[in-house]
Amino acid sequence: MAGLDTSPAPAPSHPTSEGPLSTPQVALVGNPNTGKTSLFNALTGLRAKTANFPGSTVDIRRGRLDLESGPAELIDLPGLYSLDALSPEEAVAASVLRGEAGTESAPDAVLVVIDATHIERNLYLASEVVDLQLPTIVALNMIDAASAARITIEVERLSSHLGCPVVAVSSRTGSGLAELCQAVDSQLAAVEPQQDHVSCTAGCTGCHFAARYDWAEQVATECVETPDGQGHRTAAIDRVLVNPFGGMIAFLAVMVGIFYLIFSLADVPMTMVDEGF
Ligand SMILES: Nc1nc2c(ncn2[C@@H]2O[C@H](COP(=O)(O)OP(=O)(O)OP(=O)(O)O)[C@@H](O)[C@H]2O)c(=O)[nH]1
Ligand SMILES: [Mg+2]
Repeated sequence: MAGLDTSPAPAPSHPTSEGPLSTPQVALVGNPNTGKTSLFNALTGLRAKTANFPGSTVDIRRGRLDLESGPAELIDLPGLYSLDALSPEEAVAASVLRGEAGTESAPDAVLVVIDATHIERNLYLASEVVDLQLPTIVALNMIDAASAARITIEVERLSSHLGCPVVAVSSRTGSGLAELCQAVDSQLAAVEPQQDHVSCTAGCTGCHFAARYDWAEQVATECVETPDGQGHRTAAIDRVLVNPFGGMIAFLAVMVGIFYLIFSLADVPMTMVDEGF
């Protein structure tokens, strides 16, 4: 499992894309703010900066991941929403995955980090990565937050939809990390190429963007159960606020509240000044 040693890795035992003697590379990829760097820190023992906002990682970071069969190199990448990258940071991550980053070849395995509390919106990128046909493992991170929100996830079912192993983990509590390392080890040792991602081929309607979104929605509906009330409540608030009429009323109410506060609070020091002179 995780080790604290960051010294150069000894000769690995995995066959890799660069031959049997080079250290296998495992890339951490996922939407922004899904906990990639937190997972990187938990698995390598390093202390890279994490933050509760998207875009906190803007460059590539590497650390040593000790697996049962030998050491591997874990690569933390900036977050991205899609492989059709727009920002320079996203482009860096996408090019590493495609093996187009300078002299580097594609990683030997990809660890896709999904936020367990927002599975549907994370599935678009996950399906794109799976389609790269690299050995892939999905880490369902923040499972502690999902449990606290009483979100139930059918991990096995999700795994069969994605066509790769899915492991529920929490980089905060450390749960599932040992299992995740075993899954990475097995994928690195696998001779068979990644299973084709059948869900986005036959039967897809519309362009491939729409097909992926349709697929993500269908998989999330099948595999994720949110408690009654919670999702509904925020959805109901969203519906009111994004409605042109409801949104305008809410906006005016907030502005009136602010003006009222400004004048009522300002009245206190103004009265004090008046009384002072
Ligand atoms: N509850 C909980 N929070 C987590 C977990 N992992 C990460 N977080 C929190 O999620 C936030 C984002 O974590 P990061 O590790 O910076 O996420 P990232 O994916 O590297 O973000 P970018 O580099 O911006 O793409 C931080 O506030 C973390 O503390 C987890 O397993 N459980
Ligand atoms: Mg990061």
